[in-house]
Amino acid sequence: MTRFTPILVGLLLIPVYSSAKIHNYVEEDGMVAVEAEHFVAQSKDEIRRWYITDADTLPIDGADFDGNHSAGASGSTYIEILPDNRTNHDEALIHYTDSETDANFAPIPGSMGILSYPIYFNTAGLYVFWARAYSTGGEDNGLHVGINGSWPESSARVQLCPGKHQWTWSSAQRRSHNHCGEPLTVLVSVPSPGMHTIMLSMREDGYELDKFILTKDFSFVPEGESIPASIREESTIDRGNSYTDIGNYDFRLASITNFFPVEGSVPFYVDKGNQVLAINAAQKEHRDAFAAATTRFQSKPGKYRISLITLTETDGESVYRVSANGKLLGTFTNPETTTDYGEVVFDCGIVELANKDELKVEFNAVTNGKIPENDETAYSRGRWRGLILTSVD
Ligand SMILES: [Ca+2]
Ligand SMILES: [Ca+2]
Ligand SMILES: [Ca+2]
Ligand SMILES: [Ca+2]
Repeated sequence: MTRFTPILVGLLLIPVYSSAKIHNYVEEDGMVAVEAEHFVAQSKDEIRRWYITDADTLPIDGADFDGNHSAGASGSTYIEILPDNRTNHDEALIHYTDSETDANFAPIPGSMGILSYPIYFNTAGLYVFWARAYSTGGEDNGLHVGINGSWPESSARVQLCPGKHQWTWSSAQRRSHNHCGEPLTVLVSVPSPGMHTIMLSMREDGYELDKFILTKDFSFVPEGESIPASIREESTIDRGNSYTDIGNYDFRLASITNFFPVEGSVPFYVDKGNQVLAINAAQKEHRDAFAAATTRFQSKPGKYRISLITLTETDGESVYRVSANGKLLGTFTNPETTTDYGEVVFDCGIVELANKDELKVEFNAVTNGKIPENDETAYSRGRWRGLILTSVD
């Protein structure tokens, strides 16, 4: 049963001309603090989706009943998973299943609203997880934590009980005999020094998260905004250009934040330096086959001219296919170049889009035989930066 039909108006679309920031998180001295709004990817978001919220964020009609809590949030920004249609104990609890289209509860970690946070860990071992969350009622207070695509029982069901109506830190795991849990019971094991992806997923819709901390110090208790975000360096895009050749457009769907993997296709990764999706062509099985990424259009329905932005690569002319709702709009091949990472704009034509329509981009890694590398030739990585949409209504 759906009580309302939320109209999600463009909140996930990056504002025109915003500069892309790159956050490189690193754990030092057994501690790392991460702004929740700095996730690099979101998946399983068809039913509920995390929205980045600050003071300027417009409310989504009928989706969020407890308002904007950016005042008091670290960085004045947080995330909330919406729509929230179970705001109190008397409203229906709808469990996630493969066929349920309006689930508001995900007891199994990793089933809805998955976020990824790549972090460089200097220190392996056991960490306690602290969440800074905001809850206004008896519900909207549960979250799951995972690492590298797995969802250990030790970090499931982060629960926030005391400290309602304010930003509050919790490290308590909900357990059957103690629903509020005890502090220091949400534990994440980091297997080795190096890059690992900390993952979050929804347990209850309407959950609001400002920041999280992983610490090896079990006597540490965060207060207020606590320690600053553990960002080693922050920079804007300095290679290639960013959509500069097209000055007049309405929406930009960035590949690295708006698009998510299609199961079964060739895997891809986020090339942070270039702010693009790319295929790791060092792995031979990833070459000469298409990776696929999709997004849902979430803005004003209407007619749009769609353009695909790719980057040139000297070692191969990658091929790109763009489709809307399964219909192929065009197949494009990058031009030969002597310069890496210059933007190329391909016109995909005019398309009528309704809310939640699917847009898909496929891309491949190929070699043109020109750049020797070891005893073979180098491959392109299918780099692309996003789609831009220009209203033609
Ligand atoms: Ca809210
Ligand atoms: Ca809820
Ligand atoms: Ca809420
Ligand atoms: Ca924050």
